[in-house]
Amino acid sequence: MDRVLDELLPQPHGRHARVQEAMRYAVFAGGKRLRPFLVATSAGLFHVPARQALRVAAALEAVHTYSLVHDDLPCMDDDVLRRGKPTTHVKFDEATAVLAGDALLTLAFEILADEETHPSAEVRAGLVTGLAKAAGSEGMVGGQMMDMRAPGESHDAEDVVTLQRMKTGALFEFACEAGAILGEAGSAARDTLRAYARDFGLAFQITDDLIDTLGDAGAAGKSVGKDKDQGKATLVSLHGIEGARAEAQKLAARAAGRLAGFREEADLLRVLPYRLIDRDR
Ligand code: GRG
Repeated sequence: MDRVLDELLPQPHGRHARVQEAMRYAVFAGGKRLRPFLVATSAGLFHVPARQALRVAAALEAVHTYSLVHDDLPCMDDDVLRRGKPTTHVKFDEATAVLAGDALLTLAFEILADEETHPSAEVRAGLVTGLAKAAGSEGMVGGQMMDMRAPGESHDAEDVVTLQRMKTGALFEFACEAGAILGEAGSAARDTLRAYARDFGLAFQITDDLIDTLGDAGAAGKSVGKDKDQGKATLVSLHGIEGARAEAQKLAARAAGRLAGFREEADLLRVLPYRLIDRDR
């Protein structure tokens, strides 16, 4: 994945090199590459060539990284630590971090629209539309908006699930569906993978909230305890620690069960939710 990202990210050059250095700094700061893993694994179910899957995975990781760079800005979450390193605006400056995020977002669509990603224009258009919807105001950006308004506003469990499905779940849904789009699979397979990703995404988010509540910043590679400090409702604050753990277990099992129609080629996807609810970063 990192080889393909290195190839697709511009090499810093000219008088605008600083923004390209910041893009590379943010992308190569050492994320888990979870969304790329989901794209590659779901694409594997449909025997999609690895090169095509990795290009889509790189586009998605670029969007994910942009969201982290912007989320860390002083006007949003105001964070100094991400992926165990100083955040992009701390390492560079705020204007550069905004521009690096913008450039990562637009680069993603340049990658998807390129013929090298898939020979069929219809497939490329499907990928562009899918990622745009997942990242936009009905997806990640909309969820972030709800989250920005959260302090002082009361959110019940249903609101929290909606917020999280939009803010973090939408990119996971695209990650899993992207394999089926690339493989030109039918709507049943696409729906199955989206349903898997919905359960998976929520289990992932509950674990992220547990890490924020119980975790250690050193292991997590980011600041912890922020949700409580900001008075944000999460499924952990609403259901308690044990209740949230039980919910994550239930969702992981349901996600794995969604893949009953696939054979052993889906085993990695089946074990992944259990591994993720056991993580500390
Ligand atoms: C600024 C438009 C905009 C959106 C920001 C995703 C997001 C929306 C903010 C990130 C804040 C956050 C901590 C969300 C919780 C879940 C999450 C996305 C965690 C980070 O994802 P990982 O754990 O990160 O996959 P790595 O660094 O491993 O890639």
